Amino acid sequence: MAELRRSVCPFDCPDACGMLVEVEAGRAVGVRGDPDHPYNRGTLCPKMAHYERSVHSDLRLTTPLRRVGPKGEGAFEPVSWEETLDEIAARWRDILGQWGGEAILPYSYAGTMGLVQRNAGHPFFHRLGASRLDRTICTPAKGAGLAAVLGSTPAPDPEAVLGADLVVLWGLHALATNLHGFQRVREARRRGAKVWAVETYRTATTDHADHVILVRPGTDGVLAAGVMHLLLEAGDLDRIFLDRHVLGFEAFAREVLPQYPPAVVAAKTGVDEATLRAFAAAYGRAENPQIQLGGGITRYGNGAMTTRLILCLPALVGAYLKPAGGAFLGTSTAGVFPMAKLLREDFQPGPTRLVNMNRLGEALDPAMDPPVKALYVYHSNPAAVTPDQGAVRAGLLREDLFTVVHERFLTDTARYADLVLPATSSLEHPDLYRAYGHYGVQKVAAALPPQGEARSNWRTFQALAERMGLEEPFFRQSEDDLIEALLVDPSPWLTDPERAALAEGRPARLSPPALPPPFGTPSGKVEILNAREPEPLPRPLPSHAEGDPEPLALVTAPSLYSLNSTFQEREDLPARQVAATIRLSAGDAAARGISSGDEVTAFNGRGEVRLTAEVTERVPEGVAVVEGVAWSAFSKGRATVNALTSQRLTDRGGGSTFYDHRIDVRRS
Ligand SMILES: Nc1nc2c(c(=O)[nH]1)N[C@H]1C(S)=C(S)[C@@H](COP(=O)(O)OP(=O)(O)OC[C@H]3O[C@@H](n4cnc5c(=O)[nH]c(N)nc54)[C@H](O)[C@@H]3O)O[C@H]1N2
Ligand SMILES: Nc1nc2c(c(=O)[nH]1)N[C@H]1C(S)=C(S)[C@@H](COP(=O)(O)OP(=O)(O)OC[C@H]3O[C@@H](n4cnc5c(=O)[nH]c(N)nc54)[C@H](O)[C@@H]3O)O[C@H]1N2
Ligand SMILES: [Mo]
Repeated sequence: MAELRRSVCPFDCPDACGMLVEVEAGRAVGVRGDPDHPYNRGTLCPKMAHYERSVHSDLRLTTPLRRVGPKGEGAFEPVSWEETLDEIAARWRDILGQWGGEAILPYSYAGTMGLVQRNAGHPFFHRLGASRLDRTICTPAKGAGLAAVLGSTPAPDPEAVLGADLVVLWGLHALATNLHGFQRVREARRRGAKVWAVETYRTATTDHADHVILVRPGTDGVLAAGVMHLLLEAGDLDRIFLDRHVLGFEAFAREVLPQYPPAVVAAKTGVDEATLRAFAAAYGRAENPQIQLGGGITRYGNGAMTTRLILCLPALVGAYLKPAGGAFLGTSTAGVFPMAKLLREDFQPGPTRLVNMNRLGEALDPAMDPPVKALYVYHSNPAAVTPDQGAVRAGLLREDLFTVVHERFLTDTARYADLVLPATSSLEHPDLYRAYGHYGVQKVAAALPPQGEARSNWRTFQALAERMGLEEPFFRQSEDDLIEALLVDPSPWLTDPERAALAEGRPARLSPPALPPPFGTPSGKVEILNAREPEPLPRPLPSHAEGDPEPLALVTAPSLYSLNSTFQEREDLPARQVAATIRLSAGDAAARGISSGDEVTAFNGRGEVRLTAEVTERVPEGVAVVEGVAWSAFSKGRATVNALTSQRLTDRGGGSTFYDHRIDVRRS
């Protein structure tokens, strides 16, 4: 008889679904959605429906490995943990002695979202005085744009959309990236709401929208300004809200909006005037509109500014104080747990160099002072997911770089390692999870023993701390001690019954504190005008790619069947085929003599990637789409999609610009 254990999906997704794991003789034989979980209510996405196949995959690493062939080739032999830890400690001691702490660089992101395992390396690397990593690969530009307009205003409840009469999915492939949020949008639609999607191509999400607006990549700021121009012209404004709760509308209306009449906007965005007018009219007349803003628009050189412009829309119609809350960009619950207890900034001997993770290629340049001599990668796959892959892999090939990778699988990055350490899956270690798409939190115990000799992130750092002679008692705590330390102070976000649920490992719900005055900005108002920004008034900026010479905009979007490079281990999902495909419009394909199924090369000044073409009417002319991030092992050539992306950053926040590139394509 299988026993049921509660768990949470550990992956980097807003949903943080509750799961029940069926365990038999130390193995997971199945998983299903936890019916008692208030957000996902018993359902899981297609990726997680058979998570046990990832956990017990034949490709799992079960022992430490030492490289026996050239870097990148994947030839390894098994070694013991003891030998491996000794070797790491000896190499690091040498490097520390000769080059100092900054010659060591940790690289991690979001292989697991559990608070303890995700942050397990911070105290250790702080203590060594290592270089620090600025973890900006995802959507810091969205955060910066949001902060500029709304400050720390709490997000609406994810259920608020149920009352909306108009929903705009703006740069959000919710069916893939926020499935359970999307269930609420579909419920709102059943109750009569009209759904508009603003996208660069037709996705499985846009198939569920009433209206689809296809915009030229990177021009959404112009689109938003054009809509506001029309709202102003039609007088579809909430004057009372603007007077009481908004800073800078008059200046914005006088200085910025007049420059964006429909003809200008249509020419720039590719959205025809009739569609633009219909969108503005529908938005202006809605009683209770909600914009759901995805990461799509923010991975551009103008990402923060575009976010600011879109967030001005609800201010013009007074939607922020209506029941649907005007805009939803995920929940922000960073203050809930006392993370300083875990991160231990105080262990740092002094300030050290900060390396932007999008510029790993540059950081691994041997000319850096001091050069990075040791790289320690955990729960991330930079050889695949990090932009400017050519530069990243050139760095990883350096013979004088000592690379250790802690992983569940022999990923592209692990192939370049000198030593590989086997990692537990989320079913094999405890943790505390906090969602970013809803207000759920949950404490999770291990459901299974570690597979093979796998160790969790925390246990690995504990062993490394011991080998490096770090004497702080902090490093001798167990994972459960760390979880309890986060839970000991009663958070004002938790009511007593929810605290009890959390302590027992049941799903618990946070209650965001109410903030008077309504907006968490210094002025207490929605700040269209923000004098603390380099551009006090929002006005559309060009994207980086506007200056690129190639003809096609490359959108490297999320896939339904993978999560960045995770799930490539799964043969039963179409993740590998999807990531090996480039979608082109009929016109662009014909102009290049390309048909569906042809082997093609996508290229620009940075790299070349071999892919299979799919010609489709779902992609407009001038756009090329690659969904998901492949592993080289399942690709035609070694280079994958990020060989085409660059180390250019967003306007604010130091973010990645994954969608802001141009390419050309030829038959291989
Ligand atoms: N299935 C699946 N789920 C995921 C992920 C995944 O890879 N796969 N990734 C996870 C991660 S790490 C994150 S950060 C989150 C969010 O993941 P994100 O990558 O932020 O995805 P979305 O927010 O859905 O937004 C992406 C959508 O924006 C569109 N887009 C691109 N450029 C533009 C533009 O210029 N204008 C407009 N209007 N649209 C544009 C793309 O076509 C795409 O459909 O999802 C998480 N969940
Ligand atoms: N072209 C393109 N590139 C992108 C994006 C895009 O849209 N387009 N999206 C970007 C975004 S939004 C993000 S957030 C980044 C994500 O970048 P990453 O966080 O690097 O994401 P993954 O590809 O999911 O790789 C995570 C790795 O962690 C491993 N792992 C899982 N659990 C554990 C654990 O407990 N311990 C250890 N040691 N390892 C574990 C998994 O096996 C997996 O290989 O990718 C970015 N890259
Ligand atoms: Mo992300």
